[in-house]
Amino acid sequence: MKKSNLPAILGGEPVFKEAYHFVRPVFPPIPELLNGLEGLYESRYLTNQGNNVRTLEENIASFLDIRHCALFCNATIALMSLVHAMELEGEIIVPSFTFAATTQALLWKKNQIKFVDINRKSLTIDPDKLENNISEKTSAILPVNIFGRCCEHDELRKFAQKHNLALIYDSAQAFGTIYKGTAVGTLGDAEVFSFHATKLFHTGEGGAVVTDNSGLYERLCKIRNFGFSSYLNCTDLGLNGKMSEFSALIGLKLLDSIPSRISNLKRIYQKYKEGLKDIPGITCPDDDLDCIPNYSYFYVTIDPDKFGMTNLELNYALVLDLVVTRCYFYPPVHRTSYYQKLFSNNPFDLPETDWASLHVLCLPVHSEMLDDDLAKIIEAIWRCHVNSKSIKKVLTDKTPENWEAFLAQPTRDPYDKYILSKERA
Ligand code: T4K
Repeated sequence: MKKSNLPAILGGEPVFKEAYHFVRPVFPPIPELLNGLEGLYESRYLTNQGNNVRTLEENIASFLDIRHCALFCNATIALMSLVHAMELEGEIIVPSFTFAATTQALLWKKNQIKFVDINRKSLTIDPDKLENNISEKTSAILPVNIFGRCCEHDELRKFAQKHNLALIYDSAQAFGTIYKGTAVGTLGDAEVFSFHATKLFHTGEGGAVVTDNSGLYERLCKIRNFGFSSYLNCTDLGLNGKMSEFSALIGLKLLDSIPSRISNLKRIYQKYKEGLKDIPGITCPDDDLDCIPNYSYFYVTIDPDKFGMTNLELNYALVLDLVVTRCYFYPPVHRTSYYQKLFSNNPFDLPETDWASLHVLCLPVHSEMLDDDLAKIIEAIWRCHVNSKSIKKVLTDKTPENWEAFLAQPTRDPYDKYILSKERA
Protein backbone atom coordinates (compact mmCIF):
# COMPACT_ATOMS: atom_id res chain seq x y z
CA MET A 1 0.00 0.00 0.00
CA LYS A 2 1.26 3.49 -0.88
CA LYS A 3 2.15 5.58 2.17
CA SER A 4 -0.26 8.29 0.99
CA ASN A 5 -3.12 5.80 1.34
CA LEU A 6 -2.26 4.94 4.90
CA PRO A 7 -4.04 6.59 7.80
CA ALA A 8 -1.76 8.70 9.95
CA ILE A 9 -1.95 6.20 12.79
CA LEU A 10 -0.14 3.73 10.50
CA GLY A 11 2.47 6.23 9.35
CA GLY A 12 0.64 8.06 6.53
CA GLU A 13 0.44 11.84 6.15
CA PRO A 14 -2.32 13.35 8.30
CA VAL A 15 -5.15 14.68 6.12
CA PHE A 16 -4.85 18.08 7.87
CA LYS A 17 -1.76 20.13 8.69
CA GLU A 18 -3.22 21.28 11.99
CA ALA A 19 -6.06 20.05 14.18
CA TYR A 20 -9.41 20.20 12.46
CA HIS A 21 -11.59 20.92 15.45
CA PHE A 22 -14.88 19.31 16.29
CA VAL A 23 -16.51 22.73 16.41
CA ARG A 24 -15.25 26.24 15.86
CA PRO A 25 -17.08 29.11 17.55
CA VAL A 26 -18.07 31.85 15.12
CA PHE A 27 -17.20 35.42 16.08
CA PRO A 28 -19.05 38.56 15.03
CA PRO A 29 -17.08 40.73 12.57
CA ILE A 30 -14.51 42.78 14.54
CA PRO A 31 -15.91 46.23 13.53
CA GLU A 32 -19.36 45.23 14.82
CA LEU A 33 -17.94 43.96 18.08
CA LEU A 34 -15.83 47.10 18.49
CA ASN A 35 -18.90 49.17 17.93
CA GLY A 36 -20.69 47.38 20.76
CA LEU A 37 -17.58 47.60 22.94
CA GLU A 38 -17.62 51.37 22.64
CA GLY A 39 -21.06 51.34 24.22
CA LEU A 40 -19.73 49.18 27.05
CA TYR A 41 -16.78 51.53 27.62
CA GLU A 42 -19.15 54.46 27.80
CA SER A 43 -21.70 52.88 30.10
CA ARG A 44 -19.14 51.04 32.26
CA TYR A 45 -21.85 48.56 33.01
CA LEU A 46 -20.33 45.10 32.73
CA THR A 47 -22.95 43.02 34.51
CA ASN A 48 -26.11 43.05 36.69
CA GLN A 49 -28.74 43.14 33.95
CA GLY A 50 -27.40 45.95 31.83
CA ASN A 51 -28.59 47.04 28.44
CA ASN A 52 -27.07 44.21 26.42
CA VAL A 53 -28.56 41.46 28.58
CA ARG A 54 -31.98 43.06 28.54
CA THR A 55 -31.92 43.59 24.76
CA LEU A 56 -30.67 40.08 24.09
CA GLU A 57 -33.45 38.65 26.25
CA GLU A 58 -36.01 40.53 24.17
CA ASN A 59 -34.39 39.55 20.89
CA ILE A 60 -34.23 35.85 21.77
CA ALA A 61 -37.84 35.86 22.97
CA SER A 62 -38.94 37.40 19.69
CA PHE A 63 -36.70 35.03 17.64
CA LEU A 64 -38.46 32.07 19.28
CA ASP A 65 -41.86 33.72 19.55
CA ILE A 66 -42.10 33.19 23.29
CA ARG A 67 -42.96 35.60 26.09
CA HIS A 68 -39.85 35.41 28.25
CA CYS A 69 -36.17 34.64 28.06
CA ALA A 70 -34.09 34.72 31.25
CA LEU A 71 -30.39 34.75 30.45
CA PHE A 72 -27.92 32.93 32.69
CA CYS A 73 -24.17 32.49 32.93
CA ASN A 74 -24.54 28.93 31.59
CA ALA A 75 -27.17 26.25 31.00
CA THR A 76 -26.21 24.16 34.03
CA ILE A 77 -26.97 26.99 36.45
CA ALA A 78 -30.07 27.84 34.40
CA LEU A 79 -31.35 24.29 34.83
CA MET A 80 -30.62 24.25 38.57
CA SER A 81 -32.46 27.53 38.93
CA LEU A 82 -35.41 26.28 36.88
CA VAL A 83 -35.87 23.16 38.98
CA HIS A 84 -35.85 25.33 42.10
CA ALA A 85 -38.20 27.92 40.62
CA MET A 86 -40.72 25.24 39.58
CA GLU A 87 -40.43 23.59 42.99
CA LEU A 88 -39.89 20.21 41.42
CA GLU A 89 -39.51 17.79 44.26
CA GLY A 90 -39.14 14.01 44.29
CA GLU A 91 -38.11 12.14 41.19
CA ILE A 92 -37.38 13.56 37.75
CA ILE A 93 -37.25 11.35 34.67
CA VAL A 94 -34.16 11.90 32.50
CA PRO A 95 -32.18 10.11 29.81
CA SER A 96 -28.65 8.94 30.56
CA PHE A 97 -27.58 9.52 26.95
CA THR A 98 -26.80 13.18 27.54
CA PHE A 99 -24.07 15.53 28.67
CA ALA A 100 -23.55 15.16 32.41
CA ALA A 101 -24.80 18.70 33.08
CA THR A 102 -28.42 17.54 32.67
CA THR A 103 -28.36 15.25 35.67
CA GLN A 104 -25.71 17.03 37.70
CA ALA A 105 -27.95 20.10 37.83
CA LEU A 106 -30.75 17.98 39.29
CA LEU A 107 -28.56 16.37 41.91
CA TRP A 108 -27.36 19.76 43.17
CA LYS A 109 -30.99 20.44 43.97
CA LYS A 110 -31.18 17.06 45.71
CA ASN A 111 -33.76 15.77 43.26
CA GLN A 112 -33.81 12.07 42.75
CA ILE A 113 -33.35 11.03 39.17
CA LYS A 114 -34.87 8.17 37.27
CA PHE A 115 -33.06 7.21 34.10
CA VAL A 116 -35.30 6.13 31.25
CA ASP A 117 -33.94 4.52 28.11
CA ILE A 118 -33.82 6.20 24.72
CA ASN A 119 -35.19 5.30 21.35
CA ARG A 120 -32.45 4.10 19.01
CA LYS A 121 -33.86 6.01 16.05
CA SER A 122 -34.03 9.46 17.61
CA LEU A 123 -31.53 8.94 20.47
CA THR A 124 -34.07 10.72 22.69
CA ILE A 125 -36.12 9.47 25.60
CA ASP A 126 -38.54 6.72 24.56
CA PRO A 127 -42.14 7.70 25.39
CA ASP A 128 -43.14 4.01 25.43
CA LYS A 129 -40.80 3.40 28.35
CA LEU A 130 -42.21 6.09 30.61
CA GLU A 131 -45.23 4.24 31.98
CA ASN A 132 -43.12 1.59 33.71
CA ASN A 133 -40.85 4.18 35.22
CA ILE A 134 -43.13 6.58 36.99
CA SER A 135 -44.10 6.38 40.61
CA GLU A 136 -45.95 8.54 43.09
CA LYS A 137 -42.70 10.43 43.61
CA THR A 138 -42.35 11.50 39.96
CA SER A 139 -42.79 15.24 39.50
CA ALA A 140 -41.39 15.96 36.05
CA ILE A 141 -39.97 14.68 32.79
CA LEU A 142 -36.77 16.27 31.55
CA PRO A 143 -36.09 14.99 28.02
CA VAL A 144 -33.08 16.20 26.05
CA ASN A 145 -33.27 17.46 22.46
CA ILE A 146 -29.98 15.88 21.64
CA PHE A 147 -27.69 16.78 18.72
CA GLY A 148 -29.98 19.63 17.65
CA ARG A 149 -32.81 17.20 16.94
CA CYS A 150 -36.28 16.77 18.49
CA CYS A 151 -37.83 14.52 21.06
CA GLU A 152 -41.20 12.93 20.34
CA HIS A 153 -42.87 15.92 21.88
CA ASP A 154 -46.56 15.13 21.21
CA GLU A 155 -46.28 11.75 22.94
CA LEU A 156 -44.32 13.24 25.84
CA ARG A 157 -46.84 16.05 26.28
CA LYS A 158 -49.75 13.57 26.30
CA PHE A 159 -48.02 11.48 28.92
CA ALA A 160 -47.14 14.49 31.06
CA GLN A 161 -50.73 15.74 30.92
CA LYS A 162 -52.18 12.33 31.75
CA HIS A 163 -50.02 12.05 34.86
CA ASN A 164 -49.96 15.72 35.77
CA LEU A 165 -46.20 16.01 35.41
CA ALA A 166 -44.16 19.04 34.49
CA LEU A 167 -42.46 18.79 31.09
CA ILE A 168 -39.23 20.73 30.84
CA TYR A 169 -36.69 20.27 28.10
CA ASP A 170 -32.95 20.34 28.13
CA SER A 171 -32.64 22.00 24.72
CA ALA A 172 -29.01 22.98 25.33
CA GLN A 173 -28.02 21.73 21.88
CA ALA A 174 -31.17 22.67 19.98
CA PHE A 175 -31.37 26.44 19.56
CA GLY A 176 -32.93 27.04 16.12
CA THR A 177 -34.50 23.57 15.85
CA ILE A 178 -38.14 23.34 14.74
CA TYR A 179 -40.69 20.69 15.75
CA LYS A 180 -43.81 20.45 13.55
CA GLY A 181 -43.48 24.12 12.61
CA THR A 182 -42.89 25.34 16.17
CA ALA A 183 -39.57 26.46 17.59
CA VAL A 184 -37.91 24.22 20.15
CA GLY A 185 -37.96 26.36 23.27
CA THR A 186 -41.69 26.87 23.11
CA LEU A 187 -42.78 23.25 23.56
CA GLY A 188 -42.14 22.49 27.22
CA ASP A 189 -43.47 24.30 30.29
CA ALA A 190 -40.01 25.83 30.19
CA GLU A 191 -36.84 24.96 28.28
CA VAL A 192 -33.15 25.48 28.80
CA PHE A 193 -30.63 26.48 26.13
CA SER A 194 -26.86 26.51 26.35
CA PHE A 195 -24.98 29.37 24.73
CA HIS A 196 -21.58 27.81 25.38
CA ALA A 197 -18.84 28.55 22.84
CA THR A 198 -19.36 25.14 21.22
CA LYS A 199 -23.02 25.81 20.46
CA LEU A 200 -24.55 27.08 17.21
CA PHE A 201 -25.63 30.27 18.94
CA HIS A 202 -23.18 31.28 21.64
CA THR A 203 -22.20 34.01 24.04
CA GLY A 204 -18.84 32.47 25.03
CA GLU A 205 -20.35 31.02 28.18
CA GLY A 206 -24.08 31.42 28.66
CA GLY A 207 -27.49 29.88 28.85
CA ALA A 208 -31.17 30.70 29.14
CA VAL A 209 -34.52 29.54 30.36
CA VAL A 210 -37.37 30.39 28.03
CA THR A 211 -41.01 30.19 29.02
CA ASP A 212 -44.44 31.74 28.52
CA ASN A 213 -45.03 31.71 32.27
CA SER A 214 -44.54 35.25 33.62
CA GLY A 215 -44.51 34.22 37.28
CA LEU A 216 -41.83 31.63 36.58
CA TYR A 217 -39.75 34.16 34.65
CA GLU A 218 -39.88 36.65 37.50
CA ARG A 219 -38.84 34.05 40.01
CA LEU A 220 -35.95 32.96 37.78
CA CYS A 221 -34.74 36.55 37.58
CA LYS A 222 -34.75 36.70 41.34
CA ILE A 223 -32.95 33.36 41.79
CA ARG A 224 -30.15 34.26 39.39
CA ASN A 225 -29.55 37.43 41.41
CA PHE A 226 -28.90 35.86 44.85
CA GLY A 227 -32.63 35.59 45.58
CA PHE A 228 -32.91 39.37 46.06
CA SER A 229 -36.29 40.93 45.44
CA SER A 230 -35.36 44.31 46.78
CA TYR A 231 -31.94 45.70 47.60
CA LEU A 232 -30.06 43.08 49.65
CA ASN A 233 -33.27 41.45 50.80
CA CYS A 234 -33.29 37.74 49.99
CA THR A 235 -36.80 36.48 49.56
CA ASP A 236 -35.78 33.25 47.87
CA LEU A 237 -32.90 30.84 47.68
CA GLY A 238 -30.59 32.31 45.08
CA LEU A 239 -27.22 32.10 43.44
CA ASN A 240 -25.15 34.15 41.06
CA GLY A 241 -26.38 33.08 37.65
CA LYS A 242 -26.05 36.36 35.79
CA MET A 243 -24.73 36.70 32.27
CA SER A 244 -22.10 39.38 31.71
CA GLU A 245 -22.68 42.32 29.38
CA PHE A 246 -19.72 41.26 27.28
CA SER A 247 -21.21 37.80 26.70
CA ALA A 248 -24.57 39.34 25.82
CA LEU A 249 -22.85 41.64 23.34
CA ILE A 250 -21.44 38.65 21.46
CA GLY A 251 -24.94 37.14 21.38
CA LEU A 252 -26.49 40.36 20.11
CA LYS A 253 -24.05 40.45 17.22
CA LEU A 254 -24.55 36.77 16.31
CA LEU A 255 -28.28 36.20 16.62
CA ASP A 256 -29.24 37.52 13.18
CA SER A 257 -26.79 35.16 11.48
CA ILE A 258 -28.46 32.02 12.86
CA PRO A 259 -30.88 31.31 9.95
CA SER A 260 -28.17 31.62 7.30
CA ARG A 261 -25.76 29.52 9.37
CA ILE A 262 -28.41 26.83 9.75
CA SER A 263 -28.80 26.69 5.97
CA ASN A 264 -25.02 26.35 5.57
CA LEU A 265 -25.06 23.56 8.13
CA LYS A 266 -27.88 21.82 6.29
CA ARG A 267 -25.78 21.81 3.12
CA ILE A 268 -22.86 20.30 5.05
CA TYR A 269 -25.17 17.68 6.57
CA GLN A 270 -26.34 16.65 3.11
CA LYS A 271 -22.77 16.54 1.77
CA TYR A 272 -21.69 14.36 4.69
CA LYS A 273 -24.57 11.96 4.03
CA GLU A 274 -23.73 11.75 0.35
CA GLY A 275 -20.00 11.30 1.01
CA LEU A 276 -20.37 8.62 3.67
CA LYS A 277 -23.11 6.54 2.08
CA ASP A 278 -20.83 3.93 0.50
CA ILE A 279 -18.59 3.31 3.51
CA PRO A 280 -19.50 -0.10 4.94
CA GLY A 281 -20.74 -0.04 8.52
CA ILE A 282 -21.41 3.70 8.71
CA THR A 283 -25.04 4.76 9.04
CA CYS A 284 -26.19 8.37 8.91
CA PRO A 285 -29.27 9.46 10.83
CA ASP A 286 -32.63 9.21 9.07
CA ASP A 287 -34.50 12.40 8.38
CA ASP A 288 -37.29 13.00 10.88
CA LEU A 289 -40.40 14.38 9.19
CA ASP A 290 -41.54 16.11 12.38
CA CYS A 291 -38.28 17.91 12.97
CA ILE A 292 -36.08 20.43 11.21
CA PRO A 293 -32.80 20.14 13.14
CA ASN A 294 -30.41 23.03 13.57
CA TYR A 295 -27.83 20.72 11.91
CA SER A 296 -25.14 21.80 14.36
CA TYR A 297 -24.15 18.18 15.10
CA PHE A 298 -23.55 15.42 12.60
CA TYR A 299 -23.50 11.96 14.11
CA VAL A 300 -23.09 8.55 12.55
CA THR A 301 -23.54 5.09 14.01
CA ILE A 302 -20.81 2.58 13.41
CA ASP A 303 -21.28 -1.14 13.04
CA PRO A 304 -17.89 -2.48 14.13
CA ASP A 305 -18.34 -5.79 12.29
CA LYS A 306 -18.85 -4.07 8.96
CA PHE A 307 -16.64 -1.03 9.44
CA GLY A 308 -13.86 -2.96 11.16
CA MET A 309 -13.53 -0.68 14.21
CA THR A 310 -15.64 0.69 17.04
CA ASN A 311 -16.66 4.32 17.45
CA LEU A 312 -14.01 4.76 20.12
CA GLU A 313 -11.28 3.25 17.96
CA LEU A 314 -12.20 5.41 14.99
CA ASN A 315 -12.29 8.49 17.22
CA TYR A 316 -8.78 7.64 18.38
CA ALA A 317 -7.38 6.82 14.96
CA LEU A 318 -8.78 10.01 13.42
CA VAL A 319 -7.06 12.17 16.01
CA LEU A 320 -3.75 11.19 14.44
CA ASP A 321 -5.10 12.43 11.14
CA LEU A 322 -5.79 15.65 13.05
CA VAL A 323 -9.54 15.16 12.76
CA VAL A 324 -11.18 15.81 16.14
CA THR A 325 -14.38 13.83 16.63
CA ARG A 326 -16.41 13.23 19.78
CA CYS A 327 -17.85 9.99 21.20
CA TYR A 328 -20.83 11.72 22.72
CA PHE A 329 -21.76 10.18 25.09
CA TYR A 330 -19.20 7.61 26.08
CA PRO A 331 -19.65 6.68 28.82
CA PRO A 332 -23.33 7.50 29.28
CA VAL A 333 -24.01 9.31 32.55
CA HIS A 334 -25.24 6.25 34.48
CA ARG A 335 -21.97 4.43 33.72
CA THR A 336 -19.76 7.15 35.19
CA SER A 337 -18.09 6.56 38.54
CA TYR A 338 -20.12 9.02 40.59
CA TYR A 339 -23.42 7.58 39.42
CA GLN A 340 -22.23 4.01 39.85
CA LYS A 341 -21.46 4.87 43.47
CA LEU A 342 -24.70 6.80 43.95
CA PHE A 343 -26.78 3.90 42.66
CA SER A 344 -24.65 1.14 44.09
CA ASN A 345 -27.43 -1.41 43.72
CA ASN A 346 -27.10 -0.81 39.96
CA PRO A 347 -30.78 -0.57 39.07
CA PHE A 348 -30.20 0.37 35.43
CA ASP A 349 -31.61 -1.35 32.43
CA LEU A 350 -30.75 0.97 29.58
CA PRO A 351 -29.76 -1.25 26.65
CA GLU A 352 -30.43 1.35 23.96
CA THR A 353 -28.42 3.96 25.84
CA ASP A 354 -25.51 1.55 26.09
CA TRP A 355 -25.89 0.71 22.43
CA ALA A 356 -25.83 4.37 21.41
CA SER A 357 -22.83 5.02 23.57
CA LEU A 358 -20.90 2.21 21.91
CA HIS A 359 -21.89 3.09 18.35
CA VAL A 360 -22.37 6.85 17.96
CA LEU A 361 -19.61 9.12 16.73
CA CYS A 362 -20.05 12.86 16.14
CA LEU A 363 -18.02 14.27 13.27
CA PRO A 364 -16.70 17.83 13.03
CA VAL A 365 -19.20 20.42 11.85
CA HIS A 366 -18.53 24.11 11.36
CA SER A 367 -20.98 26.44 9.70
CA GLU A 368 -18.09 27.81 7.66
CA MET A 369 -16.76 24.38 6.72
CA LEU A 370 -15.12 24.13 3.29
CA ASP A 371 -16.06 21.34 0.91
CA ASP A 372 -12.36 20.41 0.71
CA ASP A 373 -12.18 19.94 4.47
CA LEU A 374 -15.26 17.77 4.47
CA ALA A 375 -13.77 15.67 1.67
CA LYS A 376 -10.58 15.20 3.73
CA ILE A 377 -12.55 13.98 6.73
CA ILE A 378 -14.41 11.48 4.58
CA GLU A 379 -11.12 10.35 3.04
CA ALA A 380 -9.65 9.86 6.52
CA ILE A 381 -12.63 7.69 7.50
CA TRP A 382 -12.28 5.61 4.32
CA ARG A 383 -8.58 5.07 5.01
CA CYS A 384 -9.39 3.89 8.51
CA HIS A 385 -11.99 1.46 7.21
CA VAL A 386 -9.66 0.01 4.57
CA ASN A 387 -6.87 -0.40 7.13
CA SER A 388 -9.03 -1.31 10.11
CA LYS A 389 -7.31 -4.63 10.86
CA SER A 390 -3.87 -3.04 11.19
CA ILE A 391 -5.26 -0.10 13.16
CA LYS A 392 -6.93 -2.41 15.66
CA LYS A 393 -3.55 -4.00 16.36
CA VAL A 394 -1.98 -0.60 17.06
CA LEU A 395 -4.87 0.33 19.32
CA THR A 396 -5.02 -2.78 21.47
CA ASP A 397 -3.65 -1.09 24.58
CA LYS A 398 -4.95 2.41 23.79
CA THR A 399 -8.74 2.17 23.81
CA PRO A 400 -10.57 0.61 26.77
CA GLU A 401 -12.08 -2.80 26.17
CA ASN A 402 -15.16 -2.21 28.27
CA TRP A 403 -16.77 0.20 30.72
CA GLU A 404 -14.89 -1.27 33.65
CA ALA A 405 -11.55 -0.73 31.94
CA PHE A 406 -12.51 2.83 31.12
CA LEU A 407 -13.51 3.63 34.70
CA ALA A 408 -10.47 1.88 36.14
CA GLN A 409 -8.16 4.28 34.33
CA PRO A 410 -9.79 7.66 34.66
CA THR A 411 -6.69 9.50 33.53
CA ARG A 412 -6.69 7.81 30.16
CA ASP A 413 -8.52 10.16 27.87
CA PRO A 414 -9.61 8.35 24.72
CA TYR A 415 -10.06 11.60 22.84
CA ASP A 416 -7.58 14.16 21.63
CA LYS A 417 -4.81 13.97 24.17
CA TYR A 418 -2.50 13.13 21.30
CA ILE A 419 -3.02 16.56 19.86
CA LEU A 420 -2.80 18.32 23.17
CA SER A 421 0.36 16.58 24.29
CA LYS A 422 1.81 16.31 20.79
CA GLU A 423 2.22 12.64 21.56
CA ARG A 424 2.08 11.05 18.16
CA ALA A 425 2.44 7.36 17.46
N1 T4K B 1 -27.21 19.88 28.56
C1 T4K B 1 -26.67 19.40 27.43
C2 T4K B 1 -27.42 18.39 26.62
C3 T4K B 1 -25.41 19.87 26.99
O1 T4K B 1 -24.88 19.38 25.84
C4 T4K B 1 -24.74 20.84 27.77
C5 T4K B 1 -23.43 21.30 27.36
C6 T4K B 1 -25.36 21.33 28.93
C7 T4K B 1 -26.60 20.81 29.30
C8 T4K B 1 -24.72 22.36 29.80
O2 T4K B 1 -24.47 23.56 29.10
P1 T4K B 1 -23.44 24.63 29.72
O3 T4K B 1 -23.62 24.65 31.22
O4 T4K B 1 -22.04 24.25 29.29
O5 T4K B 1 -23.89 25.95 29.10
C9 T4K B 1 -18.71 20.77 25.47
C10 T4K B 1 -19.23 21.96 26.24
O6 T4K B 1 -18.33 22.37 27.27
C11 T4K B 1 -20.58 21.79 26.83
O7 T4K B 1 -21.14 23.09 26.99
C12 T4K B 1 -21.49 20.99 25.92
N2 T4K B 1 -22.77 20.72 26.46
C13 T4K B 1 -20.83 19.67 25.59
C14 T4K B 1 -21.70 18.79 24.73
O8 T4K B 1 -19.64 19.96 24.87
P2 T4K B 1 -16.52 19.33 25.66
O9 T4K B 1 -15.74 19.06 26.87
O10 T4K B 1 -16.86 18.16 24.83
O11 T4K B 1 -15.89 20.46 24.71
P3 T4K B 1 -14.36 20.64 24.31
O12 T4K B 1 -13.70 21.64 25.19
O13 T4K B 1 -13.75 19.31 24.20
O14 T4K B 1 -14.50 21.30 22.88
C15 T4K B 1 -15.06 20.64 21.76
C16 T4K B 1 -14.38 21.11 20.50
O15 T4K B 1 -14.58 22.50 20.33
C17 T4K B 1 -12.88 20.88 20.42
O16 T4K B 1 -12.57 20.46 19.11
C18 T4K B 1 -12.28 22.25 20.70
C19 T4K B 1 -13.33 23.20 20.15
N3 T4K B 1 -13.42 24.46 20.87
C20 T4K B 1 -13.90 24.45 22.16
C21 T4K B 1 -14.02 25.62 22.86
C22 T4K B 1 -14.55 25.60 24.29
C23 T4K B 1 -13.04 25.64 20.26
O17 T4K B 1 -12.61 25.61 19.10
N4 T4K B 1 -13.16 26.81 20.95
C24 T4K B 1 -13.65 26.85 22.23
O18 T4K B 1 -13.78 27.95 22.81
O19 T4K B 1 -17.83 20.03 26.23
